[in-house]
Amino acid sequence: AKKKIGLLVMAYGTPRSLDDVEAYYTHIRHGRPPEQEALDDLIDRYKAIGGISPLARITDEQMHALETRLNEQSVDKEFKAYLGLKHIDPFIEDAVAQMKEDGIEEAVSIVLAPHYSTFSVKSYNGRALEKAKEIDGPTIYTVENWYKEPKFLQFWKEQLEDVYQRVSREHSVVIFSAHSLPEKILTDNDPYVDQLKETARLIAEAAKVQNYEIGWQSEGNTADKWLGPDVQDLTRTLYEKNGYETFIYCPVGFVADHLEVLYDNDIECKIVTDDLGVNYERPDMPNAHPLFIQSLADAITKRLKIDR
Ligand code: FEC
Repeated sequence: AKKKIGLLVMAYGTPRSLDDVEAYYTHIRHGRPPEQEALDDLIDRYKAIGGISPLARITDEQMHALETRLNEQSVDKEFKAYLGLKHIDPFIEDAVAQMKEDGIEEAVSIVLAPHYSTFSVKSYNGRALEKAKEIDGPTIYTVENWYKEPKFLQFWKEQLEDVYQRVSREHSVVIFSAHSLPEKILTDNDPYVDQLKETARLIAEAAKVQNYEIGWQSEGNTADKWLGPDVQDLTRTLYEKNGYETFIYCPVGFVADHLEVLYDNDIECKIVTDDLGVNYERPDMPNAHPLFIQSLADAITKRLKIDR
């Protein structure tokens, strides 16, 4: 029989309805309830993208597609997927407990975010490992990053090549971005910034991008100083400096259509490009695209070859 392997797929999570927003936001804020004004502001942003984020549906699709792909290609293992979310149920800990209940002894975990940071991948994997230790649960092999997976880079290369069918390379600029983080991560030798830069360089080379920049987006509502430049400010600066006709936003630190892309790029950046009278382009996100799913399957297959 094939060896059963738990496939722990971890993602950010999103409120299922507007009624869930307060609890979700409180969890993101480490248990501190948001001020009414901040809560209303967040609810308004969800309303602006159609009332609720498509993220929950897309995360499910990604997970099922990944499980299917891994099972199609494996001769000796049977993968069983478990969803573990950071900020809403089913939480990461629930998924680990469920694996144990199902008799899973070995598991591999992957976070649906390409770059490693203490704020993201480390905290997801840390929670999973801690829970496993606490309940004497499965051994979990963690994937720490997968931004250099060839098929992931190829996905974005192809997206850009599509855009360049319509848009001049010379008169456009690509803004590669990821979620901003408090600048204090830099003091811990966090690789996050370098990993985004490398992602941008590799995609730009592959797609023969003439002009590109790195930007940060979706920064939190806290007193910290956050990594910049912010993508909106960057758009203005680049326009003033170089007069580009088209701005192509590639939020490569994210993998799905969700609030941070549908609002922060498609509404907020678009306000700026409209104001400047230039074109806005935002290629489709990976979602459950076969190339993207294959890149995750490849990262997992490689990880399982190391320890097992
Ligand atoms: O519902 C949706 O469609 C949106 C989902 C969503 C994703 C996402 C990804 C990342 N975040 C990261 C870090 C932070 C830090 C703070 C923070 C705050 C928020 C808020 C919402 C939110 N994030 Fe998020 N993030 C998503 C949603 N995030 C809502 C709260 C309102 C706001 O500030 O805008 C600041 C927390 C604090 O106050 O201390 C830090 C990182 C990612 C990308 C990696 C990943 O997906 O895990 C990093 C999707």
